[in-house]
Amino acid sequence: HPLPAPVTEMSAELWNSAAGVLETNWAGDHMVPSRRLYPHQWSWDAAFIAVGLAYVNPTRAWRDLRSLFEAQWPDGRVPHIVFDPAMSEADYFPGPAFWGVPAYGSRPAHGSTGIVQPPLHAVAAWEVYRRAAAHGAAASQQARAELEWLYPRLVAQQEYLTDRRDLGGGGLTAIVHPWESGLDNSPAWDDAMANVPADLSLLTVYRRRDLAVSDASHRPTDTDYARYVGLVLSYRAADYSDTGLTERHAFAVECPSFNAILGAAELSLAQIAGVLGHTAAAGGHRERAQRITSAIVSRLWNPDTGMFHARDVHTGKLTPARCVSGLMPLMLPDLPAGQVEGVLAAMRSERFGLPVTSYDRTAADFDTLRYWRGPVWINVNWLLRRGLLVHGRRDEAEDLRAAMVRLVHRNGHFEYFHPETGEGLGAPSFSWTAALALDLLA
Ligand code: 9WN
Repeated sequence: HPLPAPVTEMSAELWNSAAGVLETNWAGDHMVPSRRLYPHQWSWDAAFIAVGLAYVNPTRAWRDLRSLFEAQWPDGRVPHIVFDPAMSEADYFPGPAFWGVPAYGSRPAHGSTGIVQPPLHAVAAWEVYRRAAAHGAAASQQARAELEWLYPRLVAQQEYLTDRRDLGGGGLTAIVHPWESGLDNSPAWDDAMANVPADLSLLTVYRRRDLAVSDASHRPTDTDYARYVGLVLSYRAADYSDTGLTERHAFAVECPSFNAILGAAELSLAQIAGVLGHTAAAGGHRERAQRITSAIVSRLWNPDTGMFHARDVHTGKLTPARCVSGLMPLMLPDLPAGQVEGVLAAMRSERFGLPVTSYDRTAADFDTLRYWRGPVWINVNWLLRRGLLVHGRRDEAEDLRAAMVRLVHRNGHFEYFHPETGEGLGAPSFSWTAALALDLLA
């Protein structure tokens, strides 16, 4: 499937290298984010990846989403990692034995984690469906059948998050582990994490695998990892039950990015319900999207910074950190004009730049290397571009698109990028960077 016109040398090169990454990272029935660092299937990665596969291999896009949802729990949660039984416990930490999750769904050999990631899959499924007609009649038929299969599962995912995980009681999902945000060591969690015990002796029992395959200065610290491990042990202790969780678990936070994606998912579900003929259900999804948008505005907006901030469920306080997650509600079409203007002003300010950084460039602890504490990530910029388009900012959306394409063309399909030099950081041949490059070129 060649790149649609107009084709320049640069765009053809990028298109081919991106398609090549997705070829290399295909593992038979799912895509890995990267061969060395992340050798299993990740939840929100699968959504970004499907958006790119929609152009070059829609059958694999559907297969990848199916593999993920075949591991869905009976309570509706979609695990953040589905483990590949062909890998060993030593290939990734924390592996399946550490999580100790009983095998659910129709893929009993595949263990999973007990936490979730942002529910972007309805958005992805709708994108793959929209592009199916370009691949012919058989692909359109397949797309409809796949939507039929996915729809009730996507709804169950939303219900789990909006019902079991509304720990703050205000209509938003609370994450109970930083990994659930997908923005692992973001400064957005610093305040809430300060109240999580950091037992460094845990790291003598459990060894970090990430440090064997990547640079320590680019990764979360040992103190972060001690807390990450402690939080898993705490959630695991009651078999990942959400009942009474706030009282017995040290970390519960309402993230603006996670909840913006939750709201965007309801709008894609409305589209999907529409094509499947569930007209009344479509209206319900639109109403839920509006309710989520209102709750984000009333609970997470800070008029002083003109941005959204993560809210700690235990203390009720908003974090002062200005992070990329605080811009993400721009994805929501019903966001009131005042909030749209605020987020746009923050994006245009020297705090974020183009493409936007993961954290405020002017903050004293801005870190050009360390993961979600400064570097540029393509996936969140891709979501922000959608937000610009939703609000009719076509020129700015185009500037952001061009900046992302330039960055990836010059530096490669890396996991993240140095905000000043553009150097590729983290894993090379990273699936979502490649997948989203395809969408940015198409
Ligand atoms: C933990 C796979 C995942 C992404 C996350 C990213 C990173 C894992 C890790 O990699 O997290 O889930 O080991 O650091 O932060 O967004 O889904 O690509």
